[in-house]
Amino acid sequence: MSKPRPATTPSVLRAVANPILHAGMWPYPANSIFNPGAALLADGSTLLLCRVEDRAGHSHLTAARSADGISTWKIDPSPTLTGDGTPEECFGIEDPRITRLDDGRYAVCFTSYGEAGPSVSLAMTTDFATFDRLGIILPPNNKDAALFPAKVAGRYAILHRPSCPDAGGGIWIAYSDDLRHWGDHRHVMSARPAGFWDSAKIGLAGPTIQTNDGWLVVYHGVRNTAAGSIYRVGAALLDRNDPCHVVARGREWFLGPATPDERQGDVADVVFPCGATLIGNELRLYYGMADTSIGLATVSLPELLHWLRASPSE
Ligand code: BMA
Repeated sequence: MSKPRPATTPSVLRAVANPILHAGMWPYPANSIFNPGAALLADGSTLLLCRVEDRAGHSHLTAARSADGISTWKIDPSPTLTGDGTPEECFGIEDPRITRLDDGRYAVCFTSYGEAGPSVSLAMTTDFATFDRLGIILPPNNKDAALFPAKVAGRYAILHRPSCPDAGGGIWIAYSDDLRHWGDHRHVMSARPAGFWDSAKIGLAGPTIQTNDGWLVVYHGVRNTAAGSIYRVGAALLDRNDPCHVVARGREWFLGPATPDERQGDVADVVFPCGATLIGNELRLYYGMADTSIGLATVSLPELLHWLRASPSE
């Protein structure tokens, strides 16, 4: 009889081509390209909705498409989605997270950044050319949101990260019948106590992924150090029937800044995924590198789940 595999922290494999997208490849002037949402399209190609920061310091979103999800990107010649001109988006829009719903529509949650702070907005699309903008669905201070890919007990569900000055940033869940009005708010998970890699704040990386073990949540965690913040990536599993319950949470991070492009840039020591695609058992994480360019790292989904199954719920 073969021995059960030990549940070690899953290993990641970075693309040799990293950074796979950067400002030097952009068809128009840009300061930095980072924190992309990701979607697998019907023809098997990959679409990244990239955060593009201009030299004013404001961001918009631009689509890049690739047949293999690694190379030969076709980038929209001009911004795909921009701030709508309202005071709530006067500093731009950031950090899209794309969920493919089972009716075929893509739900894009993004941060609207205005004078009153960051809030969560939602836009629906089928082609990433035209968007039905539903506006702000969760007011400031709130960000790091993504819809679940399937309804939970008959309702749409969203994970998001309201900020509380006294309690730091934790992940919450809310439900809706119509995508516009959200309620039944529950707290899901908090930043860990001081001393952990995810002690300063946490936030969703990409949308939850439905697995036989429950809803897989890949999240970023921040640690504040004397030299600044370090953004790393870990994972947790939520109960499949009642996702406000955490059934497992990895004690360690599995992706952290290590290469020169991740350690140096506009903001040092940041890996920040906003989306992933699942190709067979390979989870492809697309992430911002030091708020400057985009990298790709893959992790085995069975390995990730094996590790989480052996992790306590805390
Ligand atoms: C977070 C977000 C991200 C950014 C990260 C590191 O709070 O603003 O967009 O990548 O900080 O600067």
